Amino acid sequence: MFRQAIVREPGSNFDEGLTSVSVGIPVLERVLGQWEEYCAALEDCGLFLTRLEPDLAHPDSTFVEDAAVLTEHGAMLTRPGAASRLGEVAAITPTVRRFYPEAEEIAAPGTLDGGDICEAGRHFFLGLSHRTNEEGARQLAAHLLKEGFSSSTVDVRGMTSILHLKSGISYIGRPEDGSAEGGTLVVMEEMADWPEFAGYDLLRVSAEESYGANCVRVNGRVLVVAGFPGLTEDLQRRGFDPLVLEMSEFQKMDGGLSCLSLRF
Ligand code: CIR
Repeated sequence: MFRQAIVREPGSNFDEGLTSVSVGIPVLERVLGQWEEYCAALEDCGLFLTRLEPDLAHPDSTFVEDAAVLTEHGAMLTRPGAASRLGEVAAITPTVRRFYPEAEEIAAPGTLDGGDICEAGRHFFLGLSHRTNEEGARQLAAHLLKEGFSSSTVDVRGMTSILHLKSGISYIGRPEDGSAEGGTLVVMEEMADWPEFAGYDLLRVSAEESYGANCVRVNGRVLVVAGFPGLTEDLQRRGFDPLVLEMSEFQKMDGGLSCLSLRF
């Protein structure tokens, strides 16, 4: 059960952030509209939001998920793998420490983006990507172990279609209990047969809908990106309650639903 979330309003220079896709330039008015709807959806799911001011020094800073990993027991401030995003951590630290005074920090030479970290009940998948390195994953694994969580790495460095592990997989638990062990893992087709995910109920996302694989379980609902009817229907058929959100402007900057908030 989540009660709170931290979000940061996109800045007027949002379009100056990093991106690897060429699906157009985000339109600020739409960015802000979609962000407001996202915030309203979290509130509808029962979360109290801490809304941070835009941070113009860091155009990607609305993707707050990358700057910290929060669990029910503790927090790890990250060390993002992209140089332009390193400063986002200092900017969000006072807010994270307000809720988690003992928050730890990933230390150099470790790098880690929260988008690579997928919680699946008492187990965490730690993505090794072009942003998260082995040392970053090792430090987080040690921290999680102290909190009673197991973890394993998943190497996505060979994949060109995704930025982070969670661009390709999401854990949504069971319809009646989002944190239940061995529940449903939403996985893009390209990764669905990977041995790492055996043992979960897999909901395979077709290649045409692969951007939809980044969905988010928030209490009784599953946030899902608009425009992917196959995925939305699959979720409903399995007893989940999808809450559909427009994400076109964030997709243009390689962002997904999960990266827009830190939920705890
Ligand atoms: C970046 O390339 O870092 C940002 N433009 C997008 C980050 C998206 N974060 C995420 O999926 N967790």
